[in-house]
This record gives sequence, structure tokens and C-alpha cells, in this order.
Amino acid sequence: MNALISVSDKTGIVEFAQALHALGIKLLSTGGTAKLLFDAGLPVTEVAEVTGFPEMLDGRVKTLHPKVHGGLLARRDVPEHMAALKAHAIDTIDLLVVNLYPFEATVAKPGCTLDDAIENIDIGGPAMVRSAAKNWKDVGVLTDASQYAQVLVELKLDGKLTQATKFALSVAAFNRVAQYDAAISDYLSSLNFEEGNNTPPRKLFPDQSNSCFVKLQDLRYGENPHQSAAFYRDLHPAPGSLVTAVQLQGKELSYNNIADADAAWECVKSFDVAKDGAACVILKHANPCGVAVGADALEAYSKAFQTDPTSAFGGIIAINCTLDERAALQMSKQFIEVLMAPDFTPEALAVFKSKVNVRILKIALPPGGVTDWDNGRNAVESKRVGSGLLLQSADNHVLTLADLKVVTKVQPTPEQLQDLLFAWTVAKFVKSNAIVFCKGGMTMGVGAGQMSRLDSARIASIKAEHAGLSLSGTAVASDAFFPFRDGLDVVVDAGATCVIQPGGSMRDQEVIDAADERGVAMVFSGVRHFRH
Ligand code: 93A
Repeated sequence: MNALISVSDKTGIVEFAQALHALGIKLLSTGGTAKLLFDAGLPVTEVAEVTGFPEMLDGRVKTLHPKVHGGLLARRDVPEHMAALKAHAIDTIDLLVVNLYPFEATVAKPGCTLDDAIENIDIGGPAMVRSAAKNWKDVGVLTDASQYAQVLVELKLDGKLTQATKFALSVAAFNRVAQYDAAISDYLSSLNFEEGNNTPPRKLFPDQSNSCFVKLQDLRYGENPHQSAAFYRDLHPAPGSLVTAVQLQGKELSYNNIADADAAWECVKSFDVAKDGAACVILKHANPCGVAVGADALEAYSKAFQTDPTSAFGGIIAINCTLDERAALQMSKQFIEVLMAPDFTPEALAVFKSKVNVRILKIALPPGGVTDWDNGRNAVESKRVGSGLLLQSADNHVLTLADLKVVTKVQPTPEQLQDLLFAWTVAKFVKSNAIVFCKGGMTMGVGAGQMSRLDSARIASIKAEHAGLSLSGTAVASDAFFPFRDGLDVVVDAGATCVIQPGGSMRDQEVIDAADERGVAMVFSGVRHFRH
């Protein structure tokens, strides 16, 4: 058996080659890899020796030769193929171990030049990978160091790989080449070419989009039982995103669980535990039905629960700090679909041990915190429309006190400003039209998803009343401006004494005059947070 080894990432390659050698497999290799193996004391033949051509053009031509591709592509079961190999003195290559020039890592470096990117486009590697993967019945192709161990187990056991293994390796190889070419195409399509500029500026949305996703699992069904569904993740997931979660217990996540868990996690993640304290989000049907901050997980949860105990039943709960036993005991009194936290104490986990259906997810928070939204990676959101795709940058705007513009005669107090910012952060995660009443770091009434802003305001106050909460003296956030004074009147009638809204309406003055007339404070955020 002959193996050709040509790798840029040389992790584990010496040990793997040693094991192949011990199994009596002949080693062929390219320049840098051959030197490494030779220095490790392995007998290795250079590809240049086989082809009779030196590596040339700064290594651009190393393996692009019939002696290599003939050895990879010849069908062992077709006598004419084998006769052709014999006539041209070509040996079969039965195992190919290749990983490609690090194109993705190169273009991810800040300030990467066009020349650098181009030099890191591997040509010979993918060509060999494709040849071997096409001829999978006769050739095993390894494209990642994570495959070495399993392949060795089979070779040691049987002296050869099973057809199933070779097929799986071939599929993985084509996946890898597709990802690689997608990365090249995305990068080049994102450049704003400028004559003479070797570091051209990049577009946020490349002219050709080839995003690669990796399947995580098939789902039992979609949004409804008659719909089929599956869950995929980004090839390079952002730290702190839902797909990085580890499920510690519970039933398999459903389609709706995943969608809601994501919404809850994105919302809770926007509260910085060091600055805002512990935060808890209880979410149902894509909308938060209770959000609060507190001194600890127990306080944050208890306050969030009070907003709407009826809707919290069967909800998704996310907190931004370690879940301890006290909070877990309190939570365990309600029916929970999914529970998410960056960590759990062993005692907290023990509380849910007997509640086997509760799905518990552990997810690390993004290292950069609130303002470092997914480290700029998951920064593009998508939505399918018919046979089209809408892309937009994520709604990752973070409002600070300094951004607020007070537009009324009445100035908000420092406590009111805190509540306004809190209400604003929550409103960002409520489906439009969103009206959110808050006080003392908790939601007091959430009106979501109505076609009329007035109805959202009315629903929020009805829900507060049902929960036995008074909206008197609350801060209220509206995700978009009030087009007329009637919306403002409804929230002030309900008890709000300060209001945050984007501003920017033709009739801003009418709404400001109304706020002055009613004696409430109003601030403009200058940004809108529609969410559909
Ligand atoms: O420059 S290439 O596109 N031309 C080739 O003919 C070729 N053959 C293998 N790059 C080529 N390779 C790549 O070289 C492999 O995919 C691998 O990433 C790398 C290994 O080079 P070395 O063994 O010299 O470190």
C-alpha cells in the first residue's frame, strides 16, 4: 500500500506516519512534509522523485502530475486502467493525507493583503483530494487530523479500510473542498477592488454568498408536527452563541425550543453581570414575558416571574450567571421547557435531576461581553423570502446614557434613566410593535407583536393588571416612534411617568407637547428596534 502525505497543518502527522510505516505502508510526500518525516527518521520518497519534475514556481506546482493523479484515479477493477498505469510506470496511491494551505486563517488576519490571500489558495491539494474522493472505492482520503486515529484503528485491525469508512472519508473530503472554495469565493466577492491597493476594503455582504452550514441534527418535526425540520450550525460559530451549548439533561430540543432558546439567550446576554447584576429572561413564543435584574439569580428570577406568572408556565428561562441551589429550588416550582445558564452548581443540577424532561443547556457567555456582539462574527442575519434571501447586519446597537436626548420640560431622575435603559434593552427583543413597562429593574407589562402600537400598549397594561402589578410610576419603552399623541396618552393613562422612544416622527412636536401637558419625562434614543 502507498500513502501520499502532503499537509500544511502538521499536527500529529509524524506519529500518524510512523504508525503507517509500522504497518508496512510506503510513504510519499511533498517538500516540507517530506523533510519533517525524514528528520523524524522515517523512510520517505519525495513526490519530485516520483514525477521526475522538481517542485517549481515557488511550490505552485508540486503534485500536479499524471504520476500522482493517475495513481489516485485509476479504477483497480478496470483492467484497462491498470494496464495504463503499468505502461506508464505509475504506482497506485491508496491512501491520501492532505490538509490545505490555510486560506481561511490567512484572510481572517487583520490587514491580510490580496497577495497573501492569493498565495494561500491551494490548487494541487484540492485537486488530489478530489481525485481520491472521486475514486473512494479504492482510495482512502484524509483531510483532517481528527480522522487519523479512527483510520489507524481500522488499518491495524484489518490492513484495510471498510467501504463505509472510505465513503464517509470521501464525503468529508468533498465537504472540505466545498468549504474551502466557498471561503475563497466569499473573500474575493467581498473585495472592493482598487488598482494598486494590495489591502482592498471589504464589503459586509459579498457579491456571491456561499455560507457553509454543518448539520447538527434532524429534528422530530418543525414548527408544527406536519413539518419536517433539521438544525444546522455555522461552520465557524461565534463564541457564546446558542449552537455552542452543551445539553446537560432533558429531552431532545424541538424546533420551537431552539428558536425560543436562542431569543432568550440573545436577550439575557445583553445584560452584563458585572455592570447590571444577575439577569433573568423568561420567554414564550419568541417574546420575553418577564425580564429582570437583581442581586443574584434568585432575585432576578423571582422578579422576572412576577411580570406574567401565567405566561411563564412552560417557558424558556435564561440567566446570565451561575445558577445556584436557591434559585433552582424556586424555579423548579414552575413548569420549564428549557433552562439556560453559563454554569450550574452541582446542587442546582441535583434539584432538576428528578425532573428529567427539563432541558438544561450550559452556554459560555461571549468573552467580549455585551458590546462585543458575537465578536463581530454572527453579525449577519438572514431571512428566506420565496426563493430569495434577505441579509442584514444584526441589530446589535447598544444604547448608553450619553446617547439619550431629553425632550421634555420634566427631566428623568437617575432611577428613571436606569429603568428607561433597562426597558429599552428589553424592547429590542420584543416583537414589534413593542411596548414595555418597567420599574426597579423588572418588566411590569409587555405588549408584543401587535399591528397597532396602541393595542400593544393596551395589552401590556391589561397583562400588568392580571399579574396584580401597578404601572403607576413606571418607565415605558416603545420600539419605534409614536406617530401621534394617542400612543403616549395610552401609556401615561396606564401610569407611566417617563418614556423612551426613538423620535423622528413628523409629529414629534405634537408628542413632546403632549408629554409636557401630561407632566411626564420623555427621552429620544435616536435608534429604532423593529423586530419581526
Ligand atoms: O501550490 S499548490 O497548489 N501546488 C501543488 O501542486 C500542491 N501539492 C500539494 N499546493 C500543493 N500542495 C499543498 O502543499 C498541500 O495541499 C499541502 O497543504 C501543502 C504541503 O506542502 P509541504 O509538504 O511542502 O509543506
